[in-house]
Amino acid sequence: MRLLTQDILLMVTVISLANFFMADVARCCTTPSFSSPEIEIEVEFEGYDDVRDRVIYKIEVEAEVMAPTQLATCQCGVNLGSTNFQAPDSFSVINAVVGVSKDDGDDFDLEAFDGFEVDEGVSTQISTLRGFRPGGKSFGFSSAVEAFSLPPLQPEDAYVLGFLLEFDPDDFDRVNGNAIQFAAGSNEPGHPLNIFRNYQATLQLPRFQLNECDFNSDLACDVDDINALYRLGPIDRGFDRTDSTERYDLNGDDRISLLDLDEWLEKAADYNGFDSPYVFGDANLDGNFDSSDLVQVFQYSQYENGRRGQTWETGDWNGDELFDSSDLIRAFQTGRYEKQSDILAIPEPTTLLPVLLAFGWCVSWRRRTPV
Ligand SMILES: [Ca+2]
Ligand SMILES: [Ca+2]
Ligand SMILES: [Ca+2]
Ligand SMILES: [Ca+2]
Repeated sequence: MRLLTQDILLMVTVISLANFFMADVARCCTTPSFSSPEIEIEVEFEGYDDVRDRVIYKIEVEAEVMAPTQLATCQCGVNLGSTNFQAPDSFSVINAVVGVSKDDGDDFDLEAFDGFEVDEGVSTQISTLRGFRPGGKSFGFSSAVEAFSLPPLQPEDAYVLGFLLEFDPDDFDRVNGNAIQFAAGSNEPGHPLNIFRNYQATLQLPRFQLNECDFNSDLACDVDDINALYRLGPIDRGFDRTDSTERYDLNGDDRISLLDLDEWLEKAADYNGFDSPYVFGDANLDGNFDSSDLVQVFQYSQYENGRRGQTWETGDWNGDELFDSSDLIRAFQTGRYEKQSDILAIPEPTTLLPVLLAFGWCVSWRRRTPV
């Protein structure tokens, strides 16, 4: 397999990418090996700026740092997007860092590289480099770095080049999966700004999750999140979670089940400012189980028709994809129906169902009657 040559990643006084997959990181840092077909980017969700409505991610690439022997201007940058898939207007790279990623998790930035600032000249320079992908949005940085000595690395430690990026959470799908390029170099002869090669070509972002109940990362905890939970499978019977469905396992028992729905109803109600958990039957999630919920579910006309694919909002409150008597029984057993009659307060299927069926019939009849 072709090895990368020295024209590859040289950050400032030079950072070159080490092989991300090599088990012996120290050796990679002293003797870079690029035998892997693709070097991955490490990405973490950092937080959310609710004033500016921006989610912030940190990107790190393992690198080899070569300390300058005299004052040098370090340069680096990011290019996101292409002519076919442009980066959204909200996308911005707001900071660049060089640091040490420690195996014990106690990472730190190299002080010598403090002070990276946005440098429009570097942004422009990136767009002229060999290998630049047209249509991308480039962000360049530079920093004056004095001569310094690199701290020794422990066997599992690694130097990293990092960037902080931000975008409007609504633009997630225009940033995630988009083409990305990195560049680094310096103003010293022999270490010019270069675009990294042999590199993961697209940016893969983990879903941000600002609250546990926000399964679908749309900054709301609402019925769409319950529906996302239901779509995973038969939660009424329960099934094992996977790495990709871990976020749905709210009670942490490694299963996806109705227990997680219970947790969601509690967490979502709290998130939305209610004093008590949502209850079964509260189809519109307004905090009450009342006639408006029954009107809503019967208007979907899915009661006892055997048609699967029902959701919380159409009356499936026990996660079996059907809206039937078992859902109504479960809802009324909570004792939270707003205007419960004596009959409804003690829900027996034989007494409860005729009432509800009549209710459903009335709704259906009203819907069908010409106005
Ligand atoms: Ca949500
Ligand atoms: Ca669980
Ligand atoms: Ca309701
Ligand atoms: Ca059901």
